[in-house]
Parts: sequence; structure tokens; C-alpha cells
Amino acid sequence: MRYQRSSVLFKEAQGVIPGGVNSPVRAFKSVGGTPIFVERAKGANLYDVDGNIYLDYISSWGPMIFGHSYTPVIKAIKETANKGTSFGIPTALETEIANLAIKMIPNMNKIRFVNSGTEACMSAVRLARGFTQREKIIKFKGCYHGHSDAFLIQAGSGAMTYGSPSSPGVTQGTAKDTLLAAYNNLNEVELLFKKYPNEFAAIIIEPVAGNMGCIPPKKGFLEGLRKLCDQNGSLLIFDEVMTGFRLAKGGAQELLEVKADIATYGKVLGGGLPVGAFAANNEIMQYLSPEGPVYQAGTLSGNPLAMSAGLEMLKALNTDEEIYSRLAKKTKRLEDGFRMVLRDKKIPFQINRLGSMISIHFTEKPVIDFETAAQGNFKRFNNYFHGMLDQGIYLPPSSFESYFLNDALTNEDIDKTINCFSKIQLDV
Ligand code: HOZ
Repeated sequence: MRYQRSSVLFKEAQGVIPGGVNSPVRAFKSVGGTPIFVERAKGANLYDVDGNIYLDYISSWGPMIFGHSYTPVIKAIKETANKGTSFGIPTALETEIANLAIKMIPNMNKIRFVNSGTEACMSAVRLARGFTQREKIIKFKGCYHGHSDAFLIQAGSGAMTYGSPSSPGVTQGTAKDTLLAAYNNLNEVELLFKKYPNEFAAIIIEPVAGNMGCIPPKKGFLEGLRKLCDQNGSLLIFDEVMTGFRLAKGGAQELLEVKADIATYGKVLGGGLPVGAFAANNEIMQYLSPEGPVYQAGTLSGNPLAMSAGLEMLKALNTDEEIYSRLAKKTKRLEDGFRMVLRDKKIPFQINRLGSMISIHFTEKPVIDFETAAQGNFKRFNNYFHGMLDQGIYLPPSSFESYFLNDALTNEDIDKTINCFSKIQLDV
């Protein structure tokens, strides 16, 4: 049996870990079947415990831009580990990576490192509230900013996949300060500002949504949010946990030419290790402890292993002038191939792509927000997911996730993927 060992390990895990996983999407609950258990990964390949090999299209949900076990990153981790793994005391590495990150990110003077994208977004909102002395925020239905309480209201990713976009456990007190609008709908945001004048600390948004599939912003949408924030004294927070350092050196801010007041980042900054960060200009950052009153802290923040890995990742992204165009070209190749196959099969579909983020939706209507993303044919998606998995192609196990291509994928790998796709029975 192809997934025998994985199946045994999954059963064992279910006895001691809720649902057998430490993050819900991994459980394959919406697509069914047994999640694969990974033994190791190198380049574009995942190797599971049953000896199966996969081409990986999630790249640890983004950060493995050069592929898995990228040599400079692994070397740095090993060398740093030999000197100790955590001190809770500053190291020079933190300043070195901060300097480089700030050079790459447009518009920011300072950056604070934390341990995850969740922490980064949660802290960014606290900072925005402290800075503006206001309490309410606007978030978009289907956007996911980690699992902090304020964001688990009509959230995307696993929350949406498992049908509880607004999680029990979030108090009404917290929920009342998170106001919702539809992604790509400026009108709804305008109405909120009219209804609650001078009450919004911030708008938080994934500038390219990646947690309801990949949904790029419509032309003028982010620019409109920028304007509304300026007119109303609110801050614009870009959650660049997925897009940061992936769509361009300066992330979505650079690619889409819209400036945020605070930007949050994720695991790319740790070369795949647990890192998050948020950045802003001096005026905002001076509110942060110990300079200012807004508190935020953590023993593992700026951890030396993670910082050394992230530093190598940023150096590599800086040296490789072609990385972003190469990734975009490869992703376009996948898109073109998939489009051809789907047209031949006469199956209704939408493919959304920006740079190296892409998703397929089995639906007739353009997927532009939470509502349209939820209209896909899930049975067809499940056939597609398992048909690909059985041929050694690892895709996100939910239609509410984006794919993230890595540079270790060759054109041959992509052509093989398209060929596998053409063989799948998609009729339902
Ligand atoms: N929520 C993550 C993707 N948007 C998945 C995290 C994981 O399962 O590792």
C-alpha cells in the first residue's frame, strides 16, 4: 500500500496530538485520506516515510524559495548551532539581518523579529492601536492573519477549510472590534469608515490573498485602501507573511507599488525556521517597548539559529538578480499547461496567479473574494488533489490555499506535473 507507513504514523499521532497534526490543514480532513509523513526533503522533492517521492508545490507554505535543504542555509544553521542555540541575550546576527531586511523592504526604518506570522500580525495590530489610540480594525473575509483571536473572524486557510471561519473561544468583546469587508470591495470599506468615523486603528490585509486560494487585488483596490487610511488617520497593515521576499525583494509593497504603514513577515526571514517580523517607520516603531509603551517580547525572538538561516536566505535573494523573474516564468509555464489541459477537458475553471503564487478553482465565476472562492466544486478538487498526490505531486490539501513554487523545480518537473494533471479523471 502506497501510504502504509504514513497511515500507521497518523493513527499513532491521533492518539496523542489533536487530529494527529500540529496545524489543521495538514490533516487532509477536507480532501480525505491519510496525510503523508515526510522523512526528508531536498530541492524540489519531498520524500515520505513509505519511500514515495513528490514534487513539492507548497514549499513549506512559502519560505523554501530555493528549494528544501538549501545548502547555504543548512550550513549556517549547523555552524551557528555549534556556538549555542538560544541565549535570551542580543547577538550581532540580529542587527545584521535587520539591516539587510530593511534595505530590501520599501518604506520602513525598523524591524522587530518574533517567532511566527501569527505573532507578527498580532503585534502589528497592538502597535497600530497603541499608536492611533483607537480600538477597531478592518479585516477582509477569507484573509488569514494567523490564529490570534482578533483575526479568527471570517478567517481563511484552515478555518475556512473546516467550516469554522469564526472560531469558538473568541470572545464577543474581541470580535466586536474586528469589522469585516469583502476582499476587493472598496465600497464596503468606505461604508465602514462612514459608519465608524475616527474609530479604526488600522486596516489589515494580505496584499495578495493567499488563504482563500491565491487572489490578487483588483487594480485600484490597495491604492483605495491607502487613500482611505490617510483620510481617516488609520494605519494600513500589509500582512506579507506569504508575499514578503517572495513576489519581489520588497514583497507586495514593491511589486504593487503601494506603501503600507506596518508590514508583517513570516518564515522566509528564518530561511524556513520559525520566524516572523513586523516593520514600520521610526515614528510608529518608537511606540514599541522598550522605546515606547506598547509591549511585545519573547525569549526566542531573534533566535540565533533562525537569524543565521534567514540571513543566508536574504543574502541569496539579494545576489540572484533573476530569481523573481525565473520563479514567475516557471509558474506561468504551469499555469499555461494547466489551462490547456482544462480547456481540452472542457471543465469550468479559474486560475489565479501573481508571480510564483497560483491556485486553481473549479468554478465558472472569477474568484475575487471569500464568496467566490467558496463556490468551487470541492469534489472535483479532491479528485484532482488525490490524483496528483498518487502520481507524486504534492499540492495544498485544500482549495483555500495558494501554491508556492520553488526555484529547484525545473521546467521538466513542471512539464511532468502538467502531464500528470492531464491523466487525472476530473469528472464528478
Ligand atoms: N495555515 C497554513 C497555510 N495557510 C498551513 C500551516 C500548516 O499546516 O503548516
